[in-house]
Amino acid sequence: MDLFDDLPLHLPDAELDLRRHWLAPACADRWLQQLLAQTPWTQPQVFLHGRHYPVPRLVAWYGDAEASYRYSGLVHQPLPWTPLLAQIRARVEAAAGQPLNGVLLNYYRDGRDSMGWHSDDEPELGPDPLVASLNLGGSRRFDLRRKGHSRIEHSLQLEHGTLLVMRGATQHHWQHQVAKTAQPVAPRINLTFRLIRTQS
Ligand SMILES: O=C(O)CCC(=O)C(=O)O
Ligand SMILES: [Mn+2]
Repeated sequence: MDLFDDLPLHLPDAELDLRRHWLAPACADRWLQQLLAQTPWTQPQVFLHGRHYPVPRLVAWYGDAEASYRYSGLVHQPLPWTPLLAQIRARVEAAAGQPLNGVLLNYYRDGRDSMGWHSDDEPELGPDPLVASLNLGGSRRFDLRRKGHSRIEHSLQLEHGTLLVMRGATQHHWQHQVAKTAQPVAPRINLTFRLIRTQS
């Protein structure tokens, strides 16, 4: 297995588009500082095996008014777009080639913050979800495994200014995680833009 392969990515049954240095470093620095300062972070609780646990990261959900979203077992109403997030959305939409009406901000304060194995396959994301993930701050490892298997097949290093777009059948066949690490890592913000489909 070849960890940290460079482009192009050829994972079967997945469509991954990794764009390193997608953002100029000065712009990435500015957006990171502004988002750290402006965002009203929350730490939702998940209910597992009869107990509540705080998720191991901070989050915020922004979007169009109709883009309510379920994560960690809760329905979240979106905060309205800030001028900065509207600007970032426009850039990411242009890169993804489709409209995106919501964004989940994840704030990994240090290596103890993480996100467990999952697919972004909630029904409101439609049959072939497109998730466009912009990475700011500390670099973290993003692992991929096939659904139903425990072996990590591929890992990507998501660095400051990198955009990762997942589309097509990726979420049907693959899960991803950002594991905890004992190595010192700088604070990181990941923005995952999505299109929430609403009945109407
Ligand atoms: O932080 C990351 O790179 C992953 C975030 C993620 O998978 C998600 O928000 O669904
Ligand atoms: Mn995800």
